Amino acid sequence: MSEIEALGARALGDIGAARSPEALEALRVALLGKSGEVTAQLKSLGALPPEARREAGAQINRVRDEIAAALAARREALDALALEARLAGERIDVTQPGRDPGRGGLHPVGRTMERIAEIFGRLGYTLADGPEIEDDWHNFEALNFPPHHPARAMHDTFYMADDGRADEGRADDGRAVPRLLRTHTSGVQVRYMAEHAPPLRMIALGKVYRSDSDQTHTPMFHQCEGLLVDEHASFADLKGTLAAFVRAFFERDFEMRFRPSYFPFTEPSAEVDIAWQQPDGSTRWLEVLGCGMVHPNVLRNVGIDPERHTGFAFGMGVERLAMLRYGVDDLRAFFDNDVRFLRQFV
Ligand code: 2U9
Repeated sequence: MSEIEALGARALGDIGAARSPEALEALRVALLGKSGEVTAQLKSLGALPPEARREAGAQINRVRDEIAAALAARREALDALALEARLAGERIDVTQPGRDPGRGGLHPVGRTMERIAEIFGRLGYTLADGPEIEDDWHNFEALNFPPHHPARAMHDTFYMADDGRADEGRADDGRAVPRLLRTHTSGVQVRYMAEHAPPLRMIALGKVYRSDSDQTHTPMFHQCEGLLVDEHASFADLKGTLAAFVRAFFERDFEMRFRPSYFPFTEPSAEVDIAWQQPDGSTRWLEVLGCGMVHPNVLRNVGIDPERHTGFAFGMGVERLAMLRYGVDDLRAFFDNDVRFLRQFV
């Protein structure tokens, strides 16, 4: 076997054994490259006599062509293998069931607010909205709070920075008025009455803030307040309305009790208790809401003549109602946002 035939045989063996495009390329350079072995053979032809040169030249060219063909064939085979491996690696099973991302749900407090709004909606009440950052007039003054009522004190109400710059509002006469986080939603009723003439019935639902924090109080909680103003609205209408609400909300009939109470914005005022059946069979009076006839001063403050119109109003804590309805005994569970707790309401 001539030298070139031996080189050809070895080259074809190496090419067949190449495992990667990189190894194959290295072989191509080593054999057919500028300083490759086959190229060196071609270069050495010049030293041969003409007869021998033709014979050897033809042989080298044949071997070179064989090597080139083998390189091309091996490359094709390696490419096919690589494609097969990729397809196997990227295969997806389109028949597999989809992954469930898990559905969210309403927070129990939000769910309770929707329930309250729905019940009063059926009773003809419009849902109204207002700002959570209020001014002193809408939160206290219009509602007949005397100047030194404890609710107005710094330790009960969150006032905004009082540095005369960012957070102070201006009254119509240019006076600076303090801004605060509303302590009840009553400002919404004040605005509503300023814009709507009686007869009217509306509820306000939303967040309120008090500087108060213990097992049964959080600095933020949710309230629902309702208001009806008409020519002959009476305490009897109020009792009937609240009885209808309690019955619809709890889906049960309760014995109810109206206890005299005091609020600056209502006169007379009452707290409403329901007779709650205990697990041990005994009954306990549970306070569920407050109410009263709108104070004549409040009506006058929004331009309604208390000699012609009367109104009733009521207020309730949403978390408190949610706790009773769902049997939750710690108010803070609503704000921990532990999904194991929240999931129970979805
Ligand atoms: C206007 C006139 C009257 C709203 C009322 C209550 C009684 C009441 C409390 C219940 C539990 C607040 O969330 S709570 O702490 N509310 O007892 N609220 S009457 O009376 C109004 C409101 C606005 C213009």
